[in-house]
Amino acid sequence: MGNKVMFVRRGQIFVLAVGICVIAAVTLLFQRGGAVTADAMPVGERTIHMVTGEFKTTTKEGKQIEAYRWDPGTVFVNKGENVKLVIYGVNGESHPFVIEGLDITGKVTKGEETIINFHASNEGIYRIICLTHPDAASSGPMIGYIVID
Ligand SMILES: [Cu+2]
Repeated sequence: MGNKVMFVRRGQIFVLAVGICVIAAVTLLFQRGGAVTADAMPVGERTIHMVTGEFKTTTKEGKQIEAYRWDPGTVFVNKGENVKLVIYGVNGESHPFVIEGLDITGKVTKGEETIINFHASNEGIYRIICLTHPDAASSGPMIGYIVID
């Protein structure tokens, strides 16, 4: 009799344990499903405008000095977004450029818009570097930063 009671209790514990496992598994699956749904949700397109700018002045000695810049120098996008980067050439005749890590090359010409479309697949900081003005010695540094977060 006592054994039988024990057996029933063990059975109940077993049923309870199985029930908890099933609930945990269903919860996990549901959460995972939710995450997948979130990732699969359509992400918007982000349009960002930049210009090519120039700092220019004359020193007391009458020497003209200048430096070219991307402006704004840093732009932010969310991971997963489709980005449309529109760069308007204001100062400087032309700025051939590369965007490191994104395999993008192009050129910005005065008075024209250069449009760059890319998908922000991976988080990171990607530099847009003008090949004519990459450092201080070449009237730069004309380096901008695209932050994917
Ligand atoms: Cu340049």
